[in-house]
Amino acid sequence: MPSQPILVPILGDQLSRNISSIRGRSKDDTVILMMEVWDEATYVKHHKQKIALIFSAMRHFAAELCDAGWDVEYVKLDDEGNSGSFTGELARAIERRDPRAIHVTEASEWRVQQAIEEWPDKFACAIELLPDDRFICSHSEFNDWAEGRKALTMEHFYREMRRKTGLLMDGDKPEGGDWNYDKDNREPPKGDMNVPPVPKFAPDEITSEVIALVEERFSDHFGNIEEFAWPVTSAEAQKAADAFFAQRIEKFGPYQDAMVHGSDDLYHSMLSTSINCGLLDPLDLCQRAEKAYKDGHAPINSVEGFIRQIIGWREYVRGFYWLFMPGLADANAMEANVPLPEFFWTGETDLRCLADSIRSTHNNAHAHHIQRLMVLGNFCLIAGINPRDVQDWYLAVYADAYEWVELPNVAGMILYADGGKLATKPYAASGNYINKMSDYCRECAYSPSKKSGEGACPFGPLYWHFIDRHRDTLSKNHRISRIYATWDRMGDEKKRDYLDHADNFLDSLTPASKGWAKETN
Ligand code: FAD
Ligand code: DLZ
Ligand code: SF4
Repeated sequence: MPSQPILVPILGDQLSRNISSIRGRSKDDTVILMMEVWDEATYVKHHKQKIALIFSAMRHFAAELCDAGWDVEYVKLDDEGNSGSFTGELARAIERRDPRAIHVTEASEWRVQQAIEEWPDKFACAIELLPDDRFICSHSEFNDWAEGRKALTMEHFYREMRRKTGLLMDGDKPEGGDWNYDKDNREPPKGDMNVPPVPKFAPDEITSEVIALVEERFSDHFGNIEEFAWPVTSAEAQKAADAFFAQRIEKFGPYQDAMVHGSDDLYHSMLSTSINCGLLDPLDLCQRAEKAYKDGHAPINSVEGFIRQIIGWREYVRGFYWLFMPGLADANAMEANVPLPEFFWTGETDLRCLADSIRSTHNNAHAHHIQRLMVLGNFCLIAGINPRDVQDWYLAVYADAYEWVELPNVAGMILYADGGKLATKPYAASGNYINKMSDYCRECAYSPSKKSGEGACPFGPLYWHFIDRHRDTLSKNHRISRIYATWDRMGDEKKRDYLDHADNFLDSLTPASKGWAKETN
């Protein structure tokens, strides 16, 4: 090793041999630095499984790099002298290795990128910042697309990404004739769904050691760790992907919006944790999905739906995040100020749809998209929960959560806190939607068909309360304004019933103590 190597910090969501900071580098001239740091483990109090996932995946990745002949400096959380921050650990590594330059792939999150951008002022050696080209759309490409548009419609962006990648394209036309097959993807659950199980990965020695560390050092964080079964290496993540493409993609589309009590995965891929930390390549997954369609293993609506989530939504929210940060984190266009209820952390609620979604979140560090959107998210929207609390909760509780993907989904997609930059109207719904798309209501203490009084589903009154209190803004939005005709046709007594019911329900909520999401001292 030459006396002044290149130092390459690899962050916990950059666990890919193809990451831009390592790709093309020579092993003889490179020191890779990986750091378990207290700041990252606690900027929100992540679910125990998320910390275990990241630390275990980092340790496995470091071991693979060492086996392949790379010089890796790995700092464990409890190593003596660990400063607790990326910048502190970089300073110590510079002391030890005297590098001639630092090569680092840009951070996915604003908070970390701000720290990296201060490095040139703090350290004498040259710093080279590289783009994260695991994303299909670069920052400048997204900004160019957004420039001058009245509305940042995801569907339009998605078509650009289809053209760019050539996925599901027949020349310059969309495969099958349509760009989007969402209309075929709204089947409610039926009978015994017989869903093939998602592969579980039993903890090996490295993971077991990390689980013990998490139990000891993060015992007051939310979540169950006993059930930890996430893929922690790229080989395991590939096995999880193989199982999805062999057994579940066929029905991914039709049942994408379905919810079944106690069934936590349905036909979803469960691959987001692996994609987001670098174990799987998003474009590769889309190519595999396309192949499943071309080979006749999966219908177009399933394959197009899956590809749209990745090259459409995933790329779009990343571009959106960087375009609107840092303001997005403080947005509160709906002036929502109700504190997050305690039951989001304890799961103790008799609203069965919420209880089941929170149970899955607690046990698995995961809830599927429609639970996040139409149960938990819709509740937060219509109850008027303040965006800061909701953001902290979503960021803390999911193993796939990073601010770049969580925040646009929370502030834009579910809360309309951005004032309509992401969604053209709030996704507000009464209990009828949940009743149609799930089996939750059948055994719930409440009934969605009962409109008021004891036993009425609280989503109904909360929905009308939301509509009523946002009349000034929403009556001007042509996508939702028609609902005011229905509201106005209701007699005063009925309206009062709804509003009183919602007020009583909101008054009955116990606010969460602050210590759940963030350290309070
Ligand atoms: P599948 O249903 O199998 O979908 C395939 C892939 O598409 C996912 O793995 C994911 O990479 C991508 N995808 C799907 N929907 C979205 C979306 N709306 N935004 C970005 N990517 C998407 N996803 C995260 O990865 N991290 C988060 O922190 C996160 N927070 C969310 C918060 C809210 C309020 C909502 C409504 C959605 C959030 N999502 C988040 C998106 C989505 O719910 C998850 O990606 C999905 O549930 C992960 O499970 P899966 O891999 O089985 O997804
Ligand atoms: C999520 C996470 C956690 C819990 N811990 C670490 C860590 O100790 N070291 C690390 O490199 N990364 C960690 N991560 C992932 C980072 O938060 C993620 O890479 C950055 O937020 C990206 O901006
Ligand atoms: Fe949820 Fe209402 Fe259905 Fe109960 S009745 S499960 S609270 S939507």
